[in-house]
Amino acid sequence: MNSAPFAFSVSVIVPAMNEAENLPHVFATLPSWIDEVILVDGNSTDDTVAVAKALRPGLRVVTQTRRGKGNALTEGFAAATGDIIVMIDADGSTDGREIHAFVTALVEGADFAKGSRCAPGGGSDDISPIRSLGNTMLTKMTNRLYGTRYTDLCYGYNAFWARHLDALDLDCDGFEIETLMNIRAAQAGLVIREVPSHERSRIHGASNLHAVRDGLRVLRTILREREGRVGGVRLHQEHAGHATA
Ligand SMILES: Nc1nc2c(ncn2[C@@H]2O[C@H](COP(=O)(O)OP(=O)(O)O)[C@@H](O)[C@H]2O)c(=O)[nH]1
Ligand SMILES: [Mg+2]
Repeated sequence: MNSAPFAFSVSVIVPAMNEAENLPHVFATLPSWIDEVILVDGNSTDDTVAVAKALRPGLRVVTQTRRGKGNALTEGFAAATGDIIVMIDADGSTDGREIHAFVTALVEGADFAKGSRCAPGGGSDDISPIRSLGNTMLTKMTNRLYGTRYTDLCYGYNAFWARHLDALDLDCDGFEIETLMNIRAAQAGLVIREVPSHERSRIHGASNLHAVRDGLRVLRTILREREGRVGGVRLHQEHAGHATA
């Protein structure tokens, strides 16, 4: 019997570089009704791929062709077959049980469901003070330049209809991928809804992100994308937890 709560197929994309110890925790949170899980391996030197396959026999594995989280996600998205694409991390910081809220936002009318640790009901156990400060400044800058009302720019938990992949037109390699998605979604006039999300601490290992190096990549992306901006930006944004009756 099919107990899926939604009439649409859902693909979950998981970029992973040396996350063998964390994958058991991550996969344990994935709802049973997910149609497809794609692990995008970043040339891991540990047992990431073997552990992932053992945990999920139907798992699809994509080996990324370049380096970086952005390249991994872009290639994972291209391989997805679901109506809806969800991106989560492999380090235990994003909780698969929240996927229901992201998909609900899409089914209720959003084109792009954007996770936010700063929306009412969200939070983070993982973000450092320096990253929090940088993220706040970069979020404000993006809102000012693009007319958006985002509360959290650099967060890796998002979902969208696969039919919008062309509009997002992703072409970056690094951690600036989330920023690029958020800007291009707004520029394409997609209906964007923020979904409050609680980011937990990475369970094992250390972050691959370097606040200054990757913060500068995000900054360059924000400034560069403005040159390609055409016409006005249409943004419909509301918080999933605050739907009006
Ligand atoms: N495939 C792949 N995954 C990556 C790469 N860099 C980071 N990731 C994954 O992206 C997710 C977020 O990375 P993480 O290092 O935790 O960065 P942070 O969450 O921003 O501190 C994790 O699942 C990582 O394993 C990469 O170059 N390739
Ligand atoms: Mg992390």
